[in-house]
Amino acid sequence: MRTQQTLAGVVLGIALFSAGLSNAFAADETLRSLAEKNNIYIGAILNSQWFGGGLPGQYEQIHKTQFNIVVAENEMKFDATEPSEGRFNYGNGDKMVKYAKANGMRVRGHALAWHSQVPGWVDQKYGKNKKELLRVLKNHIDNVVGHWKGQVDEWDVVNEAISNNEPQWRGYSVWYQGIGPEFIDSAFVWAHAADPNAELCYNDYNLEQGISPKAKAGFLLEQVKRWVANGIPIHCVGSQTHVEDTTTDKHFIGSPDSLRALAKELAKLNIKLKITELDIGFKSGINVSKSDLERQGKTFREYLDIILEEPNADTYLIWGVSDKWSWLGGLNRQKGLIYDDNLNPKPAFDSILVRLQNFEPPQDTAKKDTVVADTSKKDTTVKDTTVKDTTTAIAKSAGPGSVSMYVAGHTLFIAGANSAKVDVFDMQGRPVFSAKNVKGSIDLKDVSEGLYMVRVRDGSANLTKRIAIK
Ligand code: 9MR
Repeated sequence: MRTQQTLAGVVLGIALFSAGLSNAFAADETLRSLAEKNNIYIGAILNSQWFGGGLPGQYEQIHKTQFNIVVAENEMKFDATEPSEGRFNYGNGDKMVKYAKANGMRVRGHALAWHSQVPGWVDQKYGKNKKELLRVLKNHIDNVVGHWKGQVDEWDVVNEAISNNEPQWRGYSVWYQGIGPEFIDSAFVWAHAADPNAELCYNDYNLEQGISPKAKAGFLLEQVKRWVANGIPIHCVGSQTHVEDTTTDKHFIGSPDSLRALAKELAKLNIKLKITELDIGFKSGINVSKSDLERQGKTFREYLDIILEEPNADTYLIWGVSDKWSWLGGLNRQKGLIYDDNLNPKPAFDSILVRLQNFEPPQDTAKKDTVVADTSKKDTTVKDTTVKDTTTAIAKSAGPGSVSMYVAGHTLFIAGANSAKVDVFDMQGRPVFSAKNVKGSIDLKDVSEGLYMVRVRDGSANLTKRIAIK
């Protein structure tokens, strides 16, 4: 009896232990942990309801567990941050920045110069007055970007400035009408002056509809070339990617291939592509079947592939968490997100998760070694996950018996390399240090204290790791 009891206890113990293990494993394998392993950002907006505390706790739990980049649905727009002239309102934005810091997330700011959600006073007081509008826009950017300097990592400086049909500048915009297209160049220059370390994007929709000169992305490409040639500080293009399931809209002409073509053209200009507002809706009113949802998952995966595979693509951001809180109804679409009304993951979630689990980066590319989130201020649970993931990522990129590295103080020690090339990047991806023919160790004394990504290449070995210089 005694033996039996003991045996039963052991069996129960093993069962509980295994259950605990598998739960722990399942909890660790989030979109976020897998994205970090693949050196990309995955995110979702914080819906406006979150700011008023009107969402269930489960929403935030999902958000901070599954995502490592965040953007406010409405709370950093012009009408929210400067509702009346010169009176700035940062409360909600600060709340999000605090949340992001507490959870080790990257922050996107959206959006500085846009035709929509501009408070009435701008047009009423200064409409068509070029000099005044330039002053107003500059003052807005100086204040807002200045307020979140060093805290908002990237900004949509200009949003939706191109018209939908014959590509040309959008006419109905207080900025365009009063200032002309040079409001765009100026906005980038002012944003850069206000925070020289922020990544600055042009953001728009329908960019997945081809790059011919007749398409929006084709027109944009010409502008990006000009901006780059003129030294305008632009670093990225945000593709909103609000798309519709092709079986419910036969006329929808967007495709992941077209967006990939844009990414490749931008790479030639040294500009990043980010997916910033993804949703893949079905027409409102139709019954959405299980196979529809599976097809939707496949499309989510095809857009993810661009971010995983194109070296200048680093961000996959979804415009919402749950179908229950989504702007899509206003566009006559439904069910475009990856969690259902009850916050249960949909097939699209699984499709993204599995793709992130199975993605094998090509060995010869220096892909994404520069874009891992700064997770240094996460809570302990999340930090544990990160440590585990980083280790796995290193083991994977190092390969058996290959190169390994660690940092002590200012010295980077490298084992298993004969003549390594070492590159150190800051957390915005800018190179800060480079050396060739390194063997054994190298002193990084010229690199100031902080977090960096370091890449070590030796023959076919290609190893990247986040390091802290102290
Ligand atoms: O999701 C946002 C919705 O709550 C607002 O009512 C709407 C007002 O313009 O803006 C929505 O967000 C938009 C984003 O800021 C820019 N790209 C299109 C998004 C969906 O309309």
